Amino acid sequence: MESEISTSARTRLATIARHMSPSNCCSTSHHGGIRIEGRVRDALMAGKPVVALESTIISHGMPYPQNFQVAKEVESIVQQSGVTPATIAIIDGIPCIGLMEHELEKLAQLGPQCVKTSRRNIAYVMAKKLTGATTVSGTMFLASKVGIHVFVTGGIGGVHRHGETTMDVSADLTELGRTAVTVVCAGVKSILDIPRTLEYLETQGVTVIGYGTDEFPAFFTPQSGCQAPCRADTPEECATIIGENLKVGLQSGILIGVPIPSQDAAMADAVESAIQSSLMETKAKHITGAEVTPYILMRVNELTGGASLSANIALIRNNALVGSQIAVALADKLA
Ligand code: PSU
Ligand code: MN
Repeated sequence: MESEISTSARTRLATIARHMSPSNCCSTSHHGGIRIEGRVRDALMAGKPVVALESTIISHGMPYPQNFQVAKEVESIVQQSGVTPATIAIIDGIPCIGLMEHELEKLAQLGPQCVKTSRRNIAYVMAKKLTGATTVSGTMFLASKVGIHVFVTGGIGGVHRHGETTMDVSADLTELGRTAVTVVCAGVKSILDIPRTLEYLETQGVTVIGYGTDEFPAFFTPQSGCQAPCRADTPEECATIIGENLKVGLQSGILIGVPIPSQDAAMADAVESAIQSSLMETKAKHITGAEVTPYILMRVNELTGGASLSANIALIRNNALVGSQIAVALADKLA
């Protein structure tokens, strides 16, 4: 069984290697129109652990300059865990796996002027040579193209409240259904309809795991009132599940919900009431579609005097740590 995993890992690495120009050894290279930073490419080819990071969280999820600081800090947490970080974005039309510091800063400064890029507009952003910050769905797609199995973020999109009539269901959920990447997150915000989000993930065939908990976490709080369908308590357990997913070739994703550390969840009540007020504002102001999530994130931060931002940053740090441990355990398994 172990050797079947190794074979698939070797095939993947060989495929990537074939697409890489030997003249680009030790520097950035290109693979099917995708730019892979040298350190990321070297790690992938050596079968060393790599963690993908998204960029919408930087451009649309947090204000400048905290977003730039957090982006760098998360990369360094991953690095200190012995894992190569690969922040993913589209820079001037080129999908990039791993960014230079000045590119991270550009995304952070541009903020919402970057194009929020999910699967639906990857080709458009490339064709128009735009700069796109990739969402969970866009990042998963690009990560899978280069053989990255683990991706860390804060929270994912879901079924919006009243989604049964608006049909506002995040493309993150369908991507999880069709792309074999594991997303490590703090669950789904209560701005969304959490029970329907879990139903939809079931329909999509996504393996949903509570990390050290029986409950699916709700981003700012460890509790959502919803059972997580599966539970894993250690990075090794998660890595075993990921290994089986790859081995049997499910070609669908895994969602690991890591509860926010309890000391950081203290402001939960204030955050919850801010969520309620900003939800009402989106209705009054007729804010819809892709603009809903960024608007609510911004308003909740204003209304809580920055407390939601601190909690957000704390949970991303924690996810980076857990995700890196999972990536290390997985690399051992695939070796
Ligand atoms: N949830 C958060 N923070 C975020 C996002 C979601 O708590 O930054 C971002 C992610 O990039 C996610 C995207 O993939 O919003 C989902 O947007 P939508 O609901 O439009 O699909
Ligand atoms: Mn939407």
